[in-house]
Amino acid sequence: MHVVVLAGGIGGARFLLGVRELGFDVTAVVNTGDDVTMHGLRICPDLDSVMYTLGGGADTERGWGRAGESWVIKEELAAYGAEPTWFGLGDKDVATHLVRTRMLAAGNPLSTVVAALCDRWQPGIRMLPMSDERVETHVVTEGRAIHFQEWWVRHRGRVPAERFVFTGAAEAKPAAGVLDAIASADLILLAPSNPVVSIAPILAVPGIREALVDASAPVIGVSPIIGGAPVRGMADRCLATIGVEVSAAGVGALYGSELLDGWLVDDSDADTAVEGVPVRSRPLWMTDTAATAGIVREAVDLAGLS
Ligand code: FO1
Repeated sequence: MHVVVLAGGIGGARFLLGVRELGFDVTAVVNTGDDVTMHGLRICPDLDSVMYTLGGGADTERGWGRAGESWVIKEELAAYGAEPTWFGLGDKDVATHLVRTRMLAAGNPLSTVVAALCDRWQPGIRMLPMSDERVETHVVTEGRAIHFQEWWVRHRGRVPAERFVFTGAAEAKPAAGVLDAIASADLILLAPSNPVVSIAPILAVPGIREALVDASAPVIGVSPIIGGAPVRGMADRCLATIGVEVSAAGVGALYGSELLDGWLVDDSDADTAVEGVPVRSRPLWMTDTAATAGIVREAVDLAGLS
């Protein structure tokens, strides 16, 4: 069975561990809206979180970057006063960014670069960026737009976000392989990633949402909100910014019946109703890979495919 998963960073990566566990042929379409250039290096946080996590090299405590990291380059950059000092690049992680930046500068599309990096990490799934073109999430705050990373890492999301803008999305195309993967899928899953800054940028690439709506495969979403709070991260602040209730029902309605054929929520949200969408509840805490695989099994069942 071919399963396509739309995913953001660490939440998406943990979810993918459970999907992979079930032995499916998996294609992950990963958000690149968080991507940024710092110190001349192209950094793709969500792609790297998925690649490192599935490749066994992630720092699972910190939630981003490499396990067993050292920070000499960061300290040396700071000694030069080289900005931005608020964004930490670990020594091992820098090697990934160097290889990627060099390959991109040589004219390779991002999807080719991802495949080359995965030759080392062997994630056991096919990873695709949502687009080979540059799309960046910007946050409009106090009347000016800043990069998502500046809002989240530098300001810790504490400056009020007025809206999110996916710069470049309107002109972008789905990356090589994305539309074919969706068309050939038996099941499509929306990982419990941030709906506003992880899943929405993917859906904003012209052609992807349309392909999901037209797909013969059922689309099942897994709620990132449990009992009115995000499993982790800043989804609550992001949802409030776009005027959506921070609840499983709010996110389900945001995706809506045009996209969703099923919505999986936590038992604590068992009373959730989404117009036109079958809703099922079960424990949604991704405590380990076995628990996550159980969530995926339920999604398969909700899709009528078990
Ligand atoms: N998150 C932080 O909170 N502080 C950092 O200094 C930081 C550096 C960083 C470097 C590379 C990378 O791939 C991710 C990094 N992150 C950092 C995580 C990242 O900013 C966000 O958590 C994700 O973009 C949200 O999915």
